[in-house]
Amino acid sequence: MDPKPSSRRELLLKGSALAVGTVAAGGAVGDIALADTPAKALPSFTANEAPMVPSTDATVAYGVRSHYVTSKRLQEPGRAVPAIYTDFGLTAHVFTPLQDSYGTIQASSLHYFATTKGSFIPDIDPAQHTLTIQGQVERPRVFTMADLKRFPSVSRFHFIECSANSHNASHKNVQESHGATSNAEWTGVLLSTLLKEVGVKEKAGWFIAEGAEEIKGADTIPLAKGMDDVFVAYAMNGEPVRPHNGFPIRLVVPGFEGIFNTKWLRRINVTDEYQLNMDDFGHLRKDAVGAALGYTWGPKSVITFPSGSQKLPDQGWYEITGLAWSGQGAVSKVEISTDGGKSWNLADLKGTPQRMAHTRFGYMWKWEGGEHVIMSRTTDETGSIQPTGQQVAEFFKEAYTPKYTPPGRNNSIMPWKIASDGSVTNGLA
Ligand SMILES: Nc1nc2c(c(=O)[nH]1)N[C@H]1C(S)=C(S)[C@@H](COP(=O)(O)O)O[C@H]1N2
Ligand SMILES: [Mo]
Repeated sequence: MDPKPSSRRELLLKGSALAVGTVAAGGAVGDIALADTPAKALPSFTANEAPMVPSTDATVAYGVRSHYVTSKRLQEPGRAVPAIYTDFGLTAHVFTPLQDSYGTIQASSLHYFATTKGSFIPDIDPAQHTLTIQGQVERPRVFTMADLKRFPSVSRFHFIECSANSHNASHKNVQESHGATSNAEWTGVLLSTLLKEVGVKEKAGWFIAEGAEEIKGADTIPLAKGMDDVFVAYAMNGEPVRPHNGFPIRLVVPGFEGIFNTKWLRRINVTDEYQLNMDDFGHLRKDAVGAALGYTWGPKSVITFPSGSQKLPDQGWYEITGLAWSGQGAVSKVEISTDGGKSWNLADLKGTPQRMAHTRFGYMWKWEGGEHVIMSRTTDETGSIQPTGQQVAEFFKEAYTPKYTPPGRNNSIMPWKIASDGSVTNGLA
């Protein structure tokens, strides 16, 4: 049964009834009873005697979150932190706490980050930093940060997702299974604007973006993508890009695997031929066709509530919510199953889905106890539908087990299991 839209009115009715205290605990209006918990007596309000948040330079000048809010990024499960580098290791994959996220933007302080191509987070002085564009161009040029900011800017919402974001039966929660993707509002200058400045030669077909710290190799990207929607970002969520995410400039390559979004960008070399790519596992892809297969994320989604390690406190109504995205364009539809994929219901999309960006979805569901396997499935604007793990394995002609990790980007459906006591665990386990 789809509880929308009449139930929405009932929810509102129920809410206002509760506010004036006329509905008995557990009472129902229509077929929806949100109040499965006892109604509380109305408090009496006096002058605020709560302890105060100290107004120091630290809390006022830049701001702090409440000390009651403690969610944090975590090192990828199963990876040891090499002692040599205290900032999460030589190759860092640091996952964002998606289980605590709201809306579509990750706070910059919680945006996942990955260093695969280098070994440290460079501390770059923006006044000294430049971007060089050279190679198959008419007028090679060195741009300062000030130069870049004189061009017309774009501000766009995009997700970045590492190929290490590959869920399997071993993950306890959504941070471990899906925490290597985040969504932010990025501001910068289109690469096409800069390429027009330098004049691309006719035989050019590719470009290679290089970060300041890179020791393991850059990536070759088709020039057509560079002329389309790639941009050089200097800001993230309304302030300069953070050091871990590429300060002072990074490339944003919408929809492509994370590794192409070169951080600490210092050089773009326009070439007439494909050179090579490295993936997150250190493999070099020497041929252009193989590389092309590795570029774009397909449609993907995950339920963030209720998800692994969480617990439904009581029977009753809940909003099943999560994130959906696609590297191929905007999300057009998200469906939810509460019976292990036998039947599917349309979820609400919150706001207007942006292209190659996370979209929040929600679906009101009454848990009446019992065991359930819940899952979400995205369709994007190209008509691609998020596959099951089984389908991904078939595509790669490999055997499927719940521990299966595909050779490419894993965009398969993620099941969560709700036990009869309300506790939630990995549905692949
Ligand atoms: N220069 C440079 N750029 C880089 C990397 C790197 O190690 N060095 N890591 C890449 C990888 S593997 C990913 S998944 C994304 C992660 O972007 P984020 O750290 O902002 O989340 O950055 C990419 N850009
Ligand atoms: Mo990555």
